[in-house]
Amino acid sequence: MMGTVSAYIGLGANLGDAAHSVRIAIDLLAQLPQTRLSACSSLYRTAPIDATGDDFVNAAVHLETQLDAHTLLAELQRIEHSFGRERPFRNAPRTLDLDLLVFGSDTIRDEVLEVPHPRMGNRAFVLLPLHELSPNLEIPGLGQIAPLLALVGNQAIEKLGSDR
Ligand code: PH2
Ligand code: MG
Ligand code: MG
Repeated sequence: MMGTVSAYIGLGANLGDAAHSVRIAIDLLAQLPQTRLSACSSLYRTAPIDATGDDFVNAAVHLETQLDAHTLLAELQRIEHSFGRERPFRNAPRTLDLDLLVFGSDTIRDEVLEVPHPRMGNRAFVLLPLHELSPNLEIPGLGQIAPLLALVGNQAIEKLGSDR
């Protein structure tokens, strides 16, 4: 389809029923306007990285969207807000975090949006779900996932036993 971009979203939660929140959020992402959810990863339990609180539940989804990156970001923030997301301090425990990881081959660096996500290349909780979705994905500026994954093998991550 003309003007359709392949976008990847990272989901994370470590407050409340995190697995439930991530599953509901995936359903909401599937309902975004002008967007198709083409795949979602398994859910993973992960140890906090540069963050406090409980273990996280993380996942990633692949969207085909006709929204522009900033409109998609606004939709992600609207969904985070609907989960009661509060930001008392940086990387505080959260009911739901939705990060725009990759937006086609675009590199965007402005006041509100940084894509590819600036820290995704050294986080197993992003790279492993992404690799499950698209093992050959080329991340703009970073390249293939597999060599990046090899460098984060020390980060605790465990696939959750369920259908996603
Ligand atoms: N998100 C962060 C910081 N640290 N650690 C894990 N395991 N999972 C996350 O989603 C996460 C994190 C900032 O958004
Ligand atoms: Mg995040
Ligand atoms: Mg975020």
